[in-house]
Amino acid sequence: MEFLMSIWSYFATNILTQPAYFIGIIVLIGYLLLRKPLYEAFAGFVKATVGYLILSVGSGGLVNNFRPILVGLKDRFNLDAMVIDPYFGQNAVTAGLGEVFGRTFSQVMLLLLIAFIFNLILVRLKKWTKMRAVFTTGHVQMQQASTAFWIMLFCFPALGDTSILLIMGLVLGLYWAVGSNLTVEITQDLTEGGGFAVAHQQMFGIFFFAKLAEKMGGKDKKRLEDIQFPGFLSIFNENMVATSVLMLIFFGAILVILGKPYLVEAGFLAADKDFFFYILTTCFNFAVYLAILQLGVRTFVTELTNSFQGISNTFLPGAVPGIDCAAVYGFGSSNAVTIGFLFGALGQFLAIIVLILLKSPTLVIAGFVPVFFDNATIAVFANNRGGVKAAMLMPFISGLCQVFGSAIFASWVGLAAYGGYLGMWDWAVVWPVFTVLMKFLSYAGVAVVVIILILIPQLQYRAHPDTYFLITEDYDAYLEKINKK
Ligand code: ASC
Repeated sequence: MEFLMSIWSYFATNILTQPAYFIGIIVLIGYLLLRKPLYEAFAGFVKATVGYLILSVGSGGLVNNFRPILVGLKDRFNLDAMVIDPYFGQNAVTAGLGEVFGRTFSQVMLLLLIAFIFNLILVRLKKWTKMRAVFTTGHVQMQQASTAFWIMLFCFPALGDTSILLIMGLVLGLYWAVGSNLTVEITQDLTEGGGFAVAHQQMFGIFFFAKLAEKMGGKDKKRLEDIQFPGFLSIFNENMVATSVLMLIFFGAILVILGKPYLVEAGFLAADKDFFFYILTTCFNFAVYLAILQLGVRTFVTELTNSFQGISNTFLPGAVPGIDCAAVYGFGSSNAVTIGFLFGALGQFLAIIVLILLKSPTLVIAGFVPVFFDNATIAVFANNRGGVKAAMLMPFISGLCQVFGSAIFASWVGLAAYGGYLGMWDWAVVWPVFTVLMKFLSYAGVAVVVIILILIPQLQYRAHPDTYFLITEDYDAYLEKINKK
């Protein structure tokens, strides 16, 4: 048993929770199952892993680049509060788990495994479950497993380890399977049959906002990529320029307010460096990291979708991999990413001001990951379904939800006291609803949540039974069929 546990913990630490290697290995297995020559399978493994590592450089760079601003606002204006960000959220769970519930973090890994296996089984049984996507985004799964574990203990503090892991594994595994399945149609449409779904922290969010955007716009509405900006504004047609200029205005202003003396004192800027060029470089670096991120995405997505066919042909026929939300940034309008971020930030900042004015006991500090990755993703889909206005409005609403939802929820469950909460859309809106049901209705609440989750793909299937599986099995045939209608 000891021996098995150590193998499992080695696998979990080095592969399962390291998406680069996890995806690399999926690609390797996929190519082998497709009976590609060994050297091709190896090349695929390398490309997928390196591509993912490139993506991590991009997203890590974005997060780090944002740090002086976050830390600065906290230090200078004494805004000491809870940061809504998955990494802060995970730290908060780690910090409080022993103190509040007397449990250890290693159980979170077991929860992850149980939920993941459950996701696989649900997809294997897709004839009945109608679930078509496997959640493969490991670092996100770890963050969610941590928060989910906390939520479960909050609802059932007296429950023993095994029962809590099984119940939560069921709910979390269902959430992964149902959530990523919800994004199948809109992602296939956006990527023109890219062969993947989104497996991240705003899956219900993008589905909800995509549907809302459709109501607003319809397919003939102007999209961001159709806009030819007049005269000098046409520089915004170029994503790199648009990002740089917007960041310069937005963050440049905050950096000026923070001031050189503070930035030097806090160690972000060397005393002999020029302030103006520091600001310029910091703001331009957002465009740099975004470009890196997109290169990484293009590299690994191609490999993953080609090779996943091998896996799905063999074990999970007709299934698609659910992957990181950043994978969609290479599709649709690249300006949607910046627009989503900007309007999401406006929504979040407005909500934070309201919290301050209302003298809320929990003050929220915006973290980069929810502001950027949630809202950019929502904007990419909203633009694709409903056009320019939707691409602005939806992220703005999402920003409000993220802050208000997280503030209320994290205070209630006691995570705010540990300085962080996951904060992404589904965890600020959908999981609080689940939690209310489970906390007040107890086991009946768990049953209600499970039934709701099981019903969602059934309803999706009912709406389009003739094309429901075709869209992942054969996209061209799917297109032909809907064009005929
Ligand atoms: C998250 C998280 C990240 C980012 C990344 C986006 O939720 O933890 O590091 O989003 O996955 O590409």
